[in-house]
Amino acid sequence: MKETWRWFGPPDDITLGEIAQTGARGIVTALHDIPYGEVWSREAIAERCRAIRAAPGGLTWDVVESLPVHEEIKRGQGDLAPLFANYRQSLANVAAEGVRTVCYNFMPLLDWTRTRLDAPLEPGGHALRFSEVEMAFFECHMLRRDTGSDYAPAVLAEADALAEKADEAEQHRLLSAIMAGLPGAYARYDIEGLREALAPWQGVTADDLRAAFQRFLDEVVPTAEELGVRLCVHPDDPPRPLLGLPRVVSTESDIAAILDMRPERANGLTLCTGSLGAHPRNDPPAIAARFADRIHFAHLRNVAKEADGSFQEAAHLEGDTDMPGVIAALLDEEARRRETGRKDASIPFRADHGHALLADVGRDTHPGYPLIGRMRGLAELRGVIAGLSHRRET
Ligand code: CS2
Ligand code: MN
Repeated sequence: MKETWRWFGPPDDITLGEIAQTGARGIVTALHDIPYGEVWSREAIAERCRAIRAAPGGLTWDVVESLPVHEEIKRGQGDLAPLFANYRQSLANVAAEGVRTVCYNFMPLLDWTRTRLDAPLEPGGHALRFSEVEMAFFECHMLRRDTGSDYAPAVLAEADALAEKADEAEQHRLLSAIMAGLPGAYARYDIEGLREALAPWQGVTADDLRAAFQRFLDEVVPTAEELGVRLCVHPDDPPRPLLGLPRVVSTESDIAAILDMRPERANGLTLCTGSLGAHPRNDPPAIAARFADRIHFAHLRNVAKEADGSFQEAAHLEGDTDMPGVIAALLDEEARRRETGRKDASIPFRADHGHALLADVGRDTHPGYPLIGRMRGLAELRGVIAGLSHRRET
């Protein structure tokens, strides 16, 4: 398995020099400043490759995360031909510069969503957290969406109680936490802006979203296959509908349906154990084993689930996901790939998120992406991989 590290490009407070010291050698990045839907030019990609290669430690750009899918494609409305053509062109351009693994997601409007970015950890440091009650409060009281039966009655009652005491500062904190997961610099909303952004999604069902997904795959997968590019969809985080927006990459059967939409290997999966693991019925090691030959990239992260649907990001080897079980499934797959001479025998993975620990606290890094916490995660995962690999060889 190839160790990679997500770098948010030159504005990232964490430098390539620091990344090299973690031991990771593969860089995961994106051209975050290019608006969604526009072509990533060859020159801009080449420049990013040069910056990565110029750093110490022999780093290479291994994975694009993400090549974003425009909202209109997800909504499946309007004349989408130019957007599909641009997506294909960007794929051709990244392939021409030697980057062949491309992650994306198909979540409407939002990306990963949390309600707290600094949930305190007992020994110090902090973690990202999703509280079902805070989300219900946000949805029902701040956004004033009629959520019907999206929440359990007990959760709604607690959300009502929270509404009694949440002052303006608390509401602001919650909105900022929820917006923090939006990628890139473009989509940051206040409550009014969020209402407006949600409006065109009114009435769009999970079946509509699936139909739009099928169309997207039909338009881009044959080109990706020809270019030798491995597309890999990132699961929904959290794996359930939010704010009335449908989500269709949440469960094992969702993934099976998407991988069946196109048989080409270029139609693949980013195995994100943290996203999938937050669902009460997903079993990440079983999912890893079932879809192993289509996993092109792995995000390894753990969550501790709570009875009401809340969860908190846990240290990589703690929490509810059997991480050694997931890694064993990936190592089995790599062995199979080596036997059949597949070129992609080494699966790139990264520690996806980490706790903010020690000198991370107070440093201006992306929420969930501190240096030391992720390095702890990577080191723990590296240990599991080394231990399991050794056992196989002896
Ligand atoms: C990432 C996702 O930060 C994260 O949790 O795993 O934001 C991921 O980059 C996107 O969903 C992929 O498009
Ligand atoms: Mn992830």
